[in-house]
Amino acid sequence: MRGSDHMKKTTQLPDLDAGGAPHQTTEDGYDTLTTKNGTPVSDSQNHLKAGPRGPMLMDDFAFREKMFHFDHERIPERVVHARGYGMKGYFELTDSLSDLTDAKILSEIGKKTEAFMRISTVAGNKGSPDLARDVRGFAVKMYTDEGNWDLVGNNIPVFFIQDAIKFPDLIHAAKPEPHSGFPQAQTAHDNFWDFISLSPEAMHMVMWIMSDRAIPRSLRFMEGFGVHTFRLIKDGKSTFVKFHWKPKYGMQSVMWNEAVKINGADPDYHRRDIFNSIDKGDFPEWELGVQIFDQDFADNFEFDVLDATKLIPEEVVPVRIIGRLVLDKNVDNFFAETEQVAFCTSNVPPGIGFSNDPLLQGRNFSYLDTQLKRLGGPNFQHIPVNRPRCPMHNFQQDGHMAMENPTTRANYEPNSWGPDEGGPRENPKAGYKFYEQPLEGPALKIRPESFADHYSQARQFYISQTKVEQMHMQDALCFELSKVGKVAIRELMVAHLHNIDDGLAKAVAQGLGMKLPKPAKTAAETKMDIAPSDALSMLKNPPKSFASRTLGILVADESDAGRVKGLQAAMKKLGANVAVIAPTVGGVDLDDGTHLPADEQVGGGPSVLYDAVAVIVSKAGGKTLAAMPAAKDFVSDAHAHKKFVAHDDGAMLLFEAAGLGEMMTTGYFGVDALVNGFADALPALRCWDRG
Ligand code: HDE
Repeated sequence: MRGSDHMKKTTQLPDLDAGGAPHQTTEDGYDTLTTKNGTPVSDSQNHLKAGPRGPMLMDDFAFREKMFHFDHERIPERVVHARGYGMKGYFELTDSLSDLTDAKILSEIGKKTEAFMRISTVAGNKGSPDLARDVRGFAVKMYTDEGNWDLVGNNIPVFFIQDAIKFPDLIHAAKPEPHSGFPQAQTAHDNFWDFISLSPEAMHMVMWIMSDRAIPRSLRFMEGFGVHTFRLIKDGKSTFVKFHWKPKYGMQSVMWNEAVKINGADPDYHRRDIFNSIDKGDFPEWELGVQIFDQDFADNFEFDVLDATKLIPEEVVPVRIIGRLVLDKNVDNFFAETEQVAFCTSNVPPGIGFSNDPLLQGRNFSYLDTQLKRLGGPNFQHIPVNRPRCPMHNFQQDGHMAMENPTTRANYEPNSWGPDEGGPRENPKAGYKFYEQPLEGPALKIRPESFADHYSQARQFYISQTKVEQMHMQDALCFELSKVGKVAIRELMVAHLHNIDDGLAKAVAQGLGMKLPKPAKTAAETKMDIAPSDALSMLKNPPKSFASRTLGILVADESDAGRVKGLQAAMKKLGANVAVIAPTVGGVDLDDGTHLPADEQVGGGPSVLYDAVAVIVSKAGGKTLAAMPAAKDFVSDAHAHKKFVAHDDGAMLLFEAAGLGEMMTTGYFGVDALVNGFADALPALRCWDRG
């Protein structure tokens, strides 16, 4: 390892297909199967035996290697956020923050930076259903020219706890109960609500997870938040910042009754949706927004900006849009990328820094630590999905699965070798510089006084919601607390709600069949006159179009071809999708003799999977469907879930069989308005005023 021929600073993983003569292909043109050692395999259907019915011979190295590898296929799943889905794309800056930060990714307008995103649920295991009521992880890795920037956020802007030391307790309480091992991917159990009822700091977050934000219709239709206050640093000067992701297609959630059914009909609903939309070129996209504020604002704001159970309303500090994230590629391999991606909150480029938020401080330790266990060693940055795209040079070496070791003569510093053999050196000019925060004070295990108000922003969230959204929250609380066996836990929870809003507490007490308890003791006075913030409500900020949503059209043989095609054309104009649902997956013959293939048979394509529905059938078709329970569920669910419904006359037989005849008042579009009137109504997504 001496001499000037070692100019390269790192060794590289060889290209797996490079070098060596290619193996012969099989007679029918396939690559030859080999062991990992490269030895061609002649038979992978039978192991080597002593005689046709004899015992196994250990000589069969190909068998042993195949089984050995299989036995070690699993790595530990993430302790939280185990179920996730990854996508690739880029971040593009549209407005420069070069006056506030040294970070190049936030300075050069038009610059595109490669990005990887993983969205996840928190509580469930890797195989749990997508539509669990839960927070969604919203983790973005941006491979900047100055090292990876991991913005590891959630779809909710606040968190349950104020100090990282509580995280293991929170997660233990939320996960399946240790004695029984269930429930899976559910907070509706005693241990969770026991912990929450004894942690008043969680009340603001409780409002969010009991809202429809916790059951998104699509991962593409939800906001993301960096949650903590971070710093932007420019020439040693710091400004505070909170990061927001705004979805291009607006926000949309499902109803709880839909979530329950979707989990059965398609437990992979969210990942299928995002995979399919990228696959067909309808790329998920978010705008990156920032709330920027200075120390003076922080000192005067009515809550502590270091407290992750609080947010800054957009009405107080507006969100400035500075860029966009476009996901235009699915992963090539789920395990290699989505499973092995390792996010670390401590991954920040020069110009972005941390605040003293006690949750963020703890996270900066935890994420690096967890990767060691999950990925089996300290070289997880060598895995392609984690590898910085900019050059990296350092003296770290060896360890499990080292792919890139220093190849210079010196593997230490200081050293007296020249640039070719002496390896890298610190760079005081370009290197990361921490904000020089003045620090003093006694070492204390203490929660600051300024973190003590646990109810005011919970109230703000609740009173900012529409009546419909408030009702959904009441229902969610009744559902969750009804699954709690210990009555004292229910009572304490309702006592907390009593501090947030009288009406909420009364509705939940009534729903649980209990007396309204006195309000729980508070550590600080609740600001009962806190102003609502409209930005917190999804229904007050509806999407502007039906684009990227899906219309489910239920058909049968002899359906009117003109109407079906009219609807298909109208959806195309709206940028929406169509799914055809038929009595069998073989499809139907329309009245003009053309054959219409089906996407789903009616039992496999319940209306909960679609954003609006149409039933286009002849009288005979209506009669056929009226005899099918799944078809009756299709329309009665669409009705109960307040979806817009287009239909022709033949469909009336089905509606009547489902008991809907008299109830078809709002949101139904008969033959006259079947295409245009219907298409105009769809952007509203649901007719909430249907009784
Ligand atoms: Fe995490 N969190 N977290 N978290 N978190 C993990 O890291 C942790 C918190 C978030 O798709 C773990 O690689 C602590 C807040 C996301 O791979 C672990 C605390 C927010 C993901 C961990 C928090 C998050 C994780 C598990 C309290 C939103 C998935 C596996 C101080 C701002 C990332 C892993 C992915 C994952 C620790 C709280 C978001 C154990 C100690 C607040 C999106 O390290």
